Amino acid sequence: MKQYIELSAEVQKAKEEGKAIVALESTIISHGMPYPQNVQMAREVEQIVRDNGAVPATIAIIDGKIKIGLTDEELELFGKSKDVAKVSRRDLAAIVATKKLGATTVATTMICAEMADISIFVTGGIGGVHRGAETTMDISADLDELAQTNVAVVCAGAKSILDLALTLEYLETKGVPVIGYETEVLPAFYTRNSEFKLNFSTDSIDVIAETLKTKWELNLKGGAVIANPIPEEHAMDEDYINGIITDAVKEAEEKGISGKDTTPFLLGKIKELTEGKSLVANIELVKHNAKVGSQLAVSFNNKTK
Ligand code: PSU
Ligand code: MN
Repeated sequence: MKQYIELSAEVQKAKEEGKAIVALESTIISHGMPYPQNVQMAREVEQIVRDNGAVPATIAIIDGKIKIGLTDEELELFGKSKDVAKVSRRDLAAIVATKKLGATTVATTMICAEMADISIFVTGGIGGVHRGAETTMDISADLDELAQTNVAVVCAGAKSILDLALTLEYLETKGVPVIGYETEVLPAFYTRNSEFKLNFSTDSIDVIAETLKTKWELNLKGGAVIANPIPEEHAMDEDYINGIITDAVKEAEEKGISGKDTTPFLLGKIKELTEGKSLVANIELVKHNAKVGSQLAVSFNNKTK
């Protein structure tokens, strides 16, 4: 397996020094946000990770290699290029074998992080069960990855482009812990609240780190969702954003958008309908996740090294 994996100099050094490392995904850069905001977000997030005592490892596929940690030029490439595949579990081998440029989704970033022995991963939001999945069967591969791969994902919950009730049901069936950090309910990405109460919440990063350590020492395979609400000052008005999401979902249906194109289409549409306000919220919540996720990575690293 090692022949396919390439650590950046910064990540290699962090490994040698036993420092905490935080995995970051690249689909959020290539397919989740427009240029140049995407590259600026990626750089700022990496800096936040460093400022909080950990080392960032943005993951992507380049020229037949799984890169764990990107250079600044590579971040720019993934933000700018129109020729980047969105790589989920099913696509990974083909994109590596054919030496294409690939941006990793939450699912694939988890796979690659585990290969590189990185346990904590920060992103914006996870994929989930889409609205209407009872007929389309559109359920993100992120959920099955969370069931089988030992990486914790720090995110701001899931967007209500998804069916949050079904997403939580699915995670429960698959045995994936959803841990609320400073929240009793599942946050809904652009907003702090939803009607869904979580069954484990804590205000302590140390307790989350201890829980992850215990889970994996018990050989309970699979990841965990660490649900970290968007900061109050950046949260969007619930009725406003939910109205927009409903319109965006309707347009996706009318246009017959399906499969891997659905999530990028909806994100772009929501940005357009909010005149960019959703993008600002999205960037702020990722930055907050980077701070919390780095603190978690440091705490977890101190317990396990
Ligand atoms: N949610 C976001 N931004 C994103 C994604 C989700 O707010 O960029 C990306 C992540 O990479 C996630 C993927 O893994 O979309 C889910 O895609 P799908 O629904 O096709 O599984
Ligand atoms: Mn899907």
